[in-house]
Amino acid sequence: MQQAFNQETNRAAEAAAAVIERRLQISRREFLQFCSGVAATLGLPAGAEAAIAQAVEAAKRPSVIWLHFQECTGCSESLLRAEHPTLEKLILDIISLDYHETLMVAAGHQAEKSRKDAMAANKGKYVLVVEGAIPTKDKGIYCKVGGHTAVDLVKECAADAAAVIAIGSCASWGGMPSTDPNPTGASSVGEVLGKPVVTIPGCPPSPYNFLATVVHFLTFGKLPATDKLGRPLFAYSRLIHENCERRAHFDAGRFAMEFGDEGHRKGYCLYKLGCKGPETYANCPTLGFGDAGEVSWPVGCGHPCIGCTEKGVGFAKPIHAVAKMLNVAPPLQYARIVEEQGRGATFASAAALAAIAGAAAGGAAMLTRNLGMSHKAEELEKAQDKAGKNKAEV
Ligand code: FSX
Ligand code: SF4
Ligand code: F3S
Repeated sequence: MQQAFNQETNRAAEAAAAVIERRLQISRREFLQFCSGVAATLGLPAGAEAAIAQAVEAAKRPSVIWLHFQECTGCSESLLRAEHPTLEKLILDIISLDYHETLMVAAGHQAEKSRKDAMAANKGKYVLVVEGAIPTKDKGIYCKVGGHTAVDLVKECAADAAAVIAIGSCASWGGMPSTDPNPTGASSVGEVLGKPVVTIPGCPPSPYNFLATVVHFLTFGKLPATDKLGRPLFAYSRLIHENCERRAHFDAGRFAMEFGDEGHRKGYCLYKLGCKGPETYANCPTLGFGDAGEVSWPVGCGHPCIGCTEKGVGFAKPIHAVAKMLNVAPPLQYARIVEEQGRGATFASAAALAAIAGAAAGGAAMLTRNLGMSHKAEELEKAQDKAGKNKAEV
């Protein structure tokens, strides 16, 4: 029966891929890879790529109104990378980008008209995407488009939107423009609208997190589940430190102490250079960033994470200040000690909990010890070990 189901879903996905192949002139293989990638990003079970393929092929493209305020346009840049025509084609096929100030051909009154027309034609159905923070000081005069303040524009456009997505850290929580002393009163979309919205923070955010959010909306007719900051759980439920490829070095106390020193060249942990991975929630280490391959994320390239997705960390804490350790959970690659099943505490689960608490306390002790070490300390320890061994042999 499972086999028949698999054959049926494969057939459906193949049929959808054939349509896309003709429509976008990209290969079926590329399209199916894209659907599997989005399904994996969303953490959906095997077979979900067929539902995604069908939704992308059949769905009426949702009208998207994209507003720009205080920002650098890096969010749009990362999404529409010229080096990756497949991604760009797919995005423009999945959504109908009816208003986007930096991409649209129209200007002036024509541009204003296309925004109004798209909003009227798709009333209650369009998706509003906001890029950039919104200045609220002095009646919002520090950012105006077409004579309207950003505050007025976002309120006007959100009123009849089916969903509001704040893309990038600026729109999600203020980002760089809100850095102290925040002279323009740069605020988030949620603060200005006075209600929670879906946020995709990052400066810029991973394009796949945005794309997967839109595909979720198309496939299931609703936005994905989020945390209390509006961040989709599929992307922002784990600390970077939990999935980092340098985590083994952290656990062993091997740290880069300066850019270019031996520890840095050996790929050691960047904690002592100010890496904010231990207090930043995002899927950068598992997803990579952009399309250049697995090392294409800050830590993979040898730069500490600056916590760009995290309010109160990115653009708030000094870059070289060491991160706050939020927990001492083992990395996700390690086998779990206990699986959570059912409800209520049994004797066994209480015992397991006690064991975990003990392990955490032990972990904290190791952590304290290791954080005091560096590459030099490690070398010294090795030398002492060797000296001790030699002595014992004499
Ligand atoms: Fe820039 Fe977007 Fe940073 Fe902000 O990304 S990459 S300043 S999050 O709004 O354009
Ligand atoms: Fe990776 Fe940074 Fe954690 Fe080190 S501190 S393991 S570099 S996330
Ligand atoms: Fe930003 Fe850190 Fe990821 S700086 S891109 S959250 S690794």
